[in-house]
Amino acid sequence: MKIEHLSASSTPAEVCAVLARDGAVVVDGLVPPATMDRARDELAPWLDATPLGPDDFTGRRTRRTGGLVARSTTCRELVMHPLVLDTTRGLLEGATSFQLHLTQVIAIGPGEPAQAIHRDQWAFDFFPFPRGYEVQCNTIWAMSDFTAENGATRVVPGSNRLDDGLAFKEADTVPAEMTKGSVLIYTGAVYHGGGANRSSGTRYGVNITYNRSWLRQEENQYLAVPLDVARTLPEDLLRLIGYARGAYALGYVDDLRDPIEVVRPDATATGFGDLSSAAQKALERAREASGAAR
Ligand SMILES: O=C(O)CCC(=O)C(=O)O
Ligand SMILES: [Fe+2]
Repeated sequence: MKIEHLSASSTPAEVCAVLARDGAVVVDGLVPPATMDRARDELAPWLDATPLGPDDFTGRRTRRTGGLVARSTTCRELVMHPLVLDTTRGLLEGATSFQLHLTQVIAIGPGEPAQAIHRDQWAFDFFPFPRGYEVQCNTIWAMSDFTAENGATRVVPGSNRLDDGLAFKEADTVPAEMTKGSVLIYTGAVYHGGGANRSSGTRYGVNITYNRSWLRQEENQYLAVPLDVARTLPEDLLRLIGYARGAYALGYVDDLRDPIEVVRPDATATGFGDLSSAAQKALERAREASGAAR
């Protein structure tokens, strides 16, 4: 059992193929280490000010610093990385649209025990999504090298295809060891958890996740990104954080207005037309699938 590593020149289809099989993959050196150093410098004031976790799951020796779209221009580049976005689109097959789910530096301090092994999609009130229907695509970018000793994320490869509600121990898992600038991409259904940090240094990972836009976002982007900052963001990022309709009509404003019009009156409204055709295609796919099952 191991976590497959792909090169930075891999295609989204190659990444998706490993995700479908294993539920997790590392893309080595997707950005230069200097990019991660820059992100860390930009975030330094907030990293230092973040309190330790309030419970065992978040980690009592772990600091979780969010609001990364507002706080770090380099993290915006990570959020918008083309390989990650195209992989997400492929993994969340059939989704008319998807959105940013959360952004968080996870700094696991020395002495932190291993986090309980879990599925990230349990965040949705433990709803038992159908096997193979992924609702979120997750990334953890290494902002320091990830080693088995310092708390590299532990994964149960292939567990995306197993039953819900299973319990795993650390011995059932493998560490996602990777160098700074590499990224672990994993699905909502794969069992995993933060590793125990048995080293004397802190493990820094940038957790950026995306989900189908009919689900609620874990990090509230409307409040985490102040409106005056949101107004300055490029239109595609602004839509990704939530200023867009999800699926066909979710989240419209008053008279069927596109939410982006409210914060950026100059931005072109996509109109219901585009989404309407995407929703129509999704409906056809669903009809074909139910026909095939009959
Ligand atoms: O920090 C990590 O390596 C993983 C953390 C995690 O899985 C979580 O908090 O949901
Ligand atoms: Fe997790």
